[in-house]
Amino acid sequence: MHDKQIEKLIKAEEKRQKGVINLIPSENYVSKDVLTALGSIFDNKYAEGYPYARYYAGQKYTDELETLCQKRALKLFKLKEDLWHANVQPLSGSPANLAVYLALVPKGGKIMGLPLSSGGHLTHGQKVSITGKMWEQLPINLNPKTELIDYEKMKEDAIREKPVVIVVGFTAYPRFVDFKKCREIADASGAFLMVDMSHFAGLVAGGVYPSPFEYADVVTTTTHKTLRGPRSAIIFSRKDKKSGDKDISVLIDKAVFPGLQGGPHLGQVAGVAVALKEDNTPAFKKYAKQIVKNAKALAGELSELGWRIVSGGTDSHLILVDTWMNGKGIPGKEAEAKLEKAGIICNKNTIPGETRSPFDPSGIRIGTPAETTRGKKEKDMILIARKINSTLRGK
Ligand code: DSN
Repeated sequence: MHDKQIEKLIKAEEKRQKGVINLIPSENYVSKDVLTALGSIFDNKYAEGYPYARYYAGQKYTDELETLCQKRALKLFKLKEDLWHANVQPLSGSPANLAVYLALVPKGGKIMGLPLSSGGHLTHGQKVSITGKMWEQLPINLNPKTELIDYEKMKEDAIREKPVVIVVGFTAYPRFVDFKKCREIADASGAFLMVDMSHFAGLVAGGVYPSPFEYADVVTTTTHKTLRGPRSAIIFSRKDKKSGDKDISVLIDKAVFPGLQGGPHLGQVAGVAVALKEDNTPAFKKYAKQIVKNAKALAGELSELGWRIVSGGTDSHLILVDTWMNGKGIPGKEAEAKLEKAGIICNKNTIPGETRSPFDPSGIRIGTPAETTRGKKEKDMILIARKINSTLRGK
């Protein structure tokens, strides 16, 4: 590289990444092929519009690329092309979710979703996000005892408040979501059911997390978490669903472009296409299985060592550890800092019924996708759990 300053930073970050145990459940390590496609000359091209309907000339290969990426997305999740549409242009998860609401929810309408403190995402209608300013969030509550979604209460609230969209998905909810029940609630309240599977999409692809496609009208996902692609997002929508007299997939396409974005980032689209092909292999299925086995082993050992695991365990790739334990342990912020010093990277996180603040919450969030990519197995997780324990207890 000619730019030595940037080259130095890239090398330093590479060294940092290689030198730590990465337990951030939303991060992963992409293949060289993904990086090559991401950094390819497709990045030079403007392609406003959609395949075969662009606003600039010179689209022979971009049209082919975007169409191939869409086909691979549908194929990975075994979706029929006549029933589902995939928009591969959203730049990341937040704009993808925003585009869906822009398409379907009138200004001031209600979005029902998990609040941050219950494991949801900012874009599920949180007040500090544009999604909570343009629309009103109706919270999905957890049962305080089980720390699981309270579907009965969710149904009651939805029928009474009539959200336009019910969004289910999470950044810090370690368990399976019952999509069938969510569908019933959406039908009972007249809402669209949207699933944000950003965190667990790779597990769905690998057959180790329930697929939302049988029940949802719209499914969004980022591509850089368990799917192990570049940073980007996909919106899947049912072609047979309407909002008023308009097809929702048409409305969503319009919301992405020209509603929210200009030209797609075609390097990203190329990288996503490569990742989606990698995800559709027996090796990836094995990887997805191992992610969950590793998470269960990590949660089990931490629990044995006396740490409270939110909801008592995990069904997925992520674990929420209550490090504070009502004053008997240490706050999440301190835990995160101590672990970083010891070479373990995670993030502080609120826990259900949080009594502290989001800046200094009661827990940490850990997960296994990145370390599983590096070949770690259950026995390694036991050692990592022990290191976490000794670091946090200062032993
Ligand atoms: N920041 C992502 C996560 O870590 O879960 C969600 O946007």
